[in-house]
Amino acid sequence: MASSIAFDSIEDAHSREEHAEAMFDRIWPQRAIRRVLLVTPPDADAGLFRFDTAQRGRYTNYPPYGLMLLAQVLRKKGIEVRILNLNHALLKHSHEVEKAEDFDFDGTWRHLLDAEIAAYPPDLCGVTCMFTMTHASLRRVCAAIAEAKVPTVVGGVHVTNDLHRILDDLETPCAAVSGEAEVAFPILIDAINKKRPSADLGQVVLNDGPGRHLAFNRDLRPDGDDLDTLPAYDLVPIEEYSRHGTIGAFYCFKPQETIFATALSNRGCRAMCTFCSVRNFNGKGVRQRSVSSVVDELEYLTNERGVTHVMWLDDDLLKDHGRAIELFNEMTRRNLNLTWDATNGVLAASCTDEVIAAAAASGCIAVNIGMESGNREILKSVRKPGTPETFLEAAEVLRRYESIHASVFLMIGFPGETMSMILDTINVARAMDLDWYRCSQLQPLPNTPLYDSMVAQGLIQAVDKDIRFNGGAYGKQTEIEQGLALGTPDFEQAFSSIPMDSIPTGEQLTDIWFFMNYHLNFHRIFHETRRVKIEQLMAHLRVLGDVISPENGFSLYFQGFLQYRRDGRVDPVVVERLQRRLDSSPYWRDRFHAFGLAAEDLTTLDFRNRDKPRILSKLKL
Ligand code: B12
Ligand code: SF4
Repeated sequence: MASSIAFDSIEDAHSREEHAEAMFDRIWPQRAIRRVLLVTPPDADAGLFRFDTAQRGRYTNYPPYGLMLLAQVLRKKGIEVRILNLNHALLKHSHEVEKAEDFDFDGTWRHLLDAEIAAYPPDLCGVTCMFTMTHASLRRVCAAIAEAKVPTVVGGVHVTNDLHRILDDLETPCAAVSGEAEVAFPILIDAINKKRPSADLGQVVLNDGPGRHLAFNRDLRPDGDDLDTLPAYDLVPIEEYSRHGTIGAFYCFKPQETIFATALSNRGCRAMCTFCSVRNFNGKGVRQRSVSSVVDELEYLTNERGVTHVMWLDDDLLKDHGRAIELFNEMTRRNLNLTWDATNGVLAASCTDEVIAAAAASGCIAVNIGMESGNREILKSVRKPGTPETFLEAAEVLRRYESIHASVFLMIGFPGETMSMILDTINVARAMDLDWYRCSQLQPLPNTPLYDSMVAQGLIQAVDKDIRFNGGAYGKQTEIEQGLALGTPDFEQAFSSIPMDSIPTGEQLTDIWFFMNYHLNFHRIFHETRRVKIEQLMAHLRVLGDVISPENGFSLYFQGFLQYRRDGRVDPVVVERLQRRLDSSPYWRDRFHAFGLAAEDLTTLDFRNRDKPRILSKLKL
């Protein structure tokens, strides 16, 4: 990257601006951008995409919220805008064809993109990219646009994380915009159209060839009225999205035909956890959108588009308790026919009785709480706001609101985290006694303090291309459960031999993850007696067994158990499915043995291992 730094360091602002003007003259001799096409690439590439998973509706399918915001601000400037979401188009197409052989991943998106460019045709394409996993797909889409001779600008979280390297790797885009771009992107277009001097540019790097990058670093993050932009919903068939994929983590609690949407009320987060990229992306603190503008958006979605459930995209939805209560009360006052969830997580310290009461009244059906660890030392070292006491207090409040399904984010594998520290997490989580725990293994994200310090200490190597995350439909854990990748062969032996004062290896962390998932989520079900919670768990396990992970033996076993608890009998189809799963999978047979479970339990109705799972006798929990 040395060459780009040299070019970047043109200290003389005047010559940088002159250079920008020359570049604009060369790329757009007319200096007139009238039509913009905004594009979302497919989330993954053909190699990772599984047709059957898409047909089950398992892949996520989010409306392109960021692009809808950009479309709106560009239209205010008189620019015509269209949005082409190739990810959605592919998922939709997977429901239109019957067989995997008839589904052509690359051919489909390529045809749609070429056709749209030919029919429109745009003066500029804006391509978004949120995840490193999408990098290869971004590169292909940019190359296809370049073949059609349309100049491209890229933006989004992934692009922001490593702007110069990404521009060098992609080669074709003429610019990258970093961070939130509602102000920066229209200024770039104004500058190209000679309506503003290039001195006004900010958050932009112009790409004049490999390593020849011109950076304009002015901070143009939106604030105040800029945050009240209503996304250009008219450009997106929002009604179709939840039909072809999932939005949020709690769709299991809504009827299948529910129309979902997302909404964003705050930017940024008050905390600064070292593993999180929010502060680097959104800056310090929280910028709030006006309550009336947020509720106007929700009202439009429910009244005009038939949306009945919304997932908040916020990183710190409950920042400022007064505002959060005002927001929820206004939703209640306007009597919106709407439920909502906070998949992205809320801070435990904000789960006070007053806030949660207002949330429940306004339609909240589920929240995730960010906890990560139950060990004080770890919490302090990663700067996670909260202590075991804060988490226990939040849990006490949430347990009082049974209609809200409360789950908790946990993470293992922090630097220096020993097995006994992980057991602290398990014990605090157990004492919280909430509805579900979403455990994950630490995967340091570029553009975070933790990543930088782990690279500096030699604990990890800096990544130079795409990272594939462990979680989610494209993640590695899903592959293990499907039997596409190997798990530890003798789980019980492997797990119970990890010394308490040792720092577990990557492989051991996978076993610990598995243990936590069983122990905190599934085993707990044996003791659940509340009717509302039994229904919630049944809905959750039904989706886990039918959509997310049909291969997961635990979800089948506990679906059966919950049927027994609710109806006094178990559906023989569930028993049969479980038996087939165990017969065909050494992986699941080994795990069932380790936890003392068997398919026969569902026919004998003798749940022998209900009080203490076999494997726990070896641990002092
Ligand atoms: C919704 C969401 C998801 C959804 C998917 C969203 C989607 N496809 O649209 C799901 C659930 C799938 C998801 C999954 C994950 N997510 Co996520 N997610 C979010 C979340 C909460 C909201 C995104 C959003 O819509 N923001 C609002 C819009 C307005 O912002 P935006 O899209 O970034 O757009 C703005 C700018 O980026 C820019 N821009 C965007 N595109 C373009 C294009 C051009 C041309 C220009 C000029 C500008 C521009 O302008 C827009 C307006 O300001 C963010 C956090 C956040 N609040 O942003 C995390 C976030 C993006 N996710 C994150 C993470 C870590 C994950 C997971 C790894 C979590 C996990 N452990 O499994 C997985 C990864 C999945 C994978 N595929 O690899 C991280 C960052 C990841 C990274 N690349 O470094 C974030 C930032 C959260 C965090 N706490 O750190 N996520
Ligand atoms: S509380 Fe959540 S969003 Fe905020 S910095 Fe920590 S991990 Fe990121």
